[in-house]
Amino acid sequence: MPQFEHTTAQWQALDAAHHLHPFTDFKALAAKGSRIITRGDNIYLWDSEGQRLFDAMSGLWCVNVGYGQQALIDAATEQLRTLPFYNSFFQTTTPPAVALAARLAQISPPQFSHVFFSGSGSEGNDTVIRMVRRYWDLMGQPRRHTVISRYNAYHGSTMAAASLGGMKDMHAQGGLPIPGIVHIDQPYQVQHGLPGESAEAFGRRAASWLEDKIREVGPEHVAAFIGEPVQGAGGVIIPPESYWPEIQRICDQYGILLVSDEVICGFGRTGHWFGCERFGTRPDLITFAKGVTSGYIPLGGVLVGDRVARVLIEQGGEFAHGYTYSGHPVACAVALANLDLIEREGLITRVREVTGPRLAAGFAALAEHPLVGEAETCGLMGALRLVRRKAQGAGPSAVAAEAFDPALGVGMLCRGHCFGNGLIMRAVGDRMIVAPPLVMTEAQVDELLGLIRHCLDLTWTDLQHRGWLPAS
Ligand code: PXG
Repeated sequence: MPQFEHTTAQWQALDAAHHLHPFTDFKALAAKGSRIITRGDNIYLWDSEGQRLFDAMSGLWCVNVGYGQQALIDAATEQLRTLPFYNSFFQTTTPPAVALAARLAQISPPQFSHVFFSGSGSEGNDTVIRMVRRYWDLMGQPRRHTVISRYNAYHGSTMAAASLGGMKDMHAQGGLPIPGIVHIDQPYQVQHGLPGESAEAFGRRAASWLEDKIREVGPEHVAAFIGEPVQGAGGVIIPPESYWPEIQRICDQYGILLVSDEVICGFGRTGHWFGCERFGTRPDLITFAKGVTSGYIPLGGVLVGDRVARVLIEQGGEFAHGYTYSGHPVACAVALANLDLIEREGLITRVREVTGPRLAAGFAALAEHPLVGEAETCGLMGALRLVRRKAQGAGPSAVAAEAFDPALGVGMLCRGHCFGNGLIMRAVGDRMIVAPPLVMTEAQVDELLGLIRHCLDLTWTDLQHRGWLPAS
């Protein structure tokens, strides 16, 4: 297409002149120039200079079936031809929206029969807040409006979703959080663990912070608790196995709704359709987006459990909430084709039984690297923590790993080596994270592990030259 035929320099100049990117220091990027991604196939991307990149982040945690899947392209094309848009307001809807709602009810845990569609994960979480407050109003407990979330959680970037999220730098811009949202600490043992504490004990202690917060706010004010099964954007924080069952117990004890934000964990990422199935919770609401269409087209929403749906439907009246693109027919048609593909190719079983365990074994080997403090995976998500000095010994005399000074930006330095060597791996502080497409083969898992090791070696040499590593 002629309008896309420019040199890299021309794209960069146009980009700097006209395009404000999300979560970006505009001035710094304009000075440096963006990287222009022009094409994708399977798990690889190409930039405007022709460099091939291994996309170990699935776009932005979403391209789960990889690039170039003809079935999704055909589904979109056909639906665009038949009916590119109609809404689900005013007592109308479209076949793809209905079919997808029924399909989601079929693949989700048994308590879910209904879905409310949005255009994104952020909008889905705005819907969550509106819906849980509406639920408690209808239940005759209108004071139950507070939602408890966690620091370092990411739930999106609208005013409400960013408030639910626990990113303090986001709160600092725009006077957030909005009223009625409070936070507890995340279950990250590196940050909050006590010396000698087992993971199991830490998980239970981290869950107890929810109970403390409920008591502080007053149970009669608390509507819901929301959490990602594994915190994605926060750095792939995988909670101890004891954490979620204890959270479930506390929610049950106080009658509080449990919301599982599955925007990243949903649709196979953890080796199950939903992360709540991996961690053994029974949420009342599930937020989804990203993987539902493998990112080919925007779509999000909320799965509404029977406890909430029954009240909204039977006692309801109008729920005054919705989006132009709720149930967009093209997005829903693509989602159906995507779910078909996930099922047909057995991708979730493959993650659980083949590629996930292979990635886990490879990460366990990478944990021996001199730069790596801990390495963890959950399905096809993984994190390596970069440390200045590894932990020594075990038991009471153990010496904890020594972190780098955050001001050095060692994660970003490592990320630079990855990009330079054809690997897209994210840095969240000192945590290097991956979430590769679920279609990857065993050979591609090995390719990824080899690339990561090479980039860690390059980072280690670089740090040594800078004099940022210990002398011995
Ligand atoms: N919930 C979770 C758990 C997410 O990861 C959202 C909600 C919001 O979805 P939308 O579709 O509104 O973006 C997300 C999005 C990162 C990164 O840096 C992660 C996300 C988005 C952008 C960047 O890892 N996750």
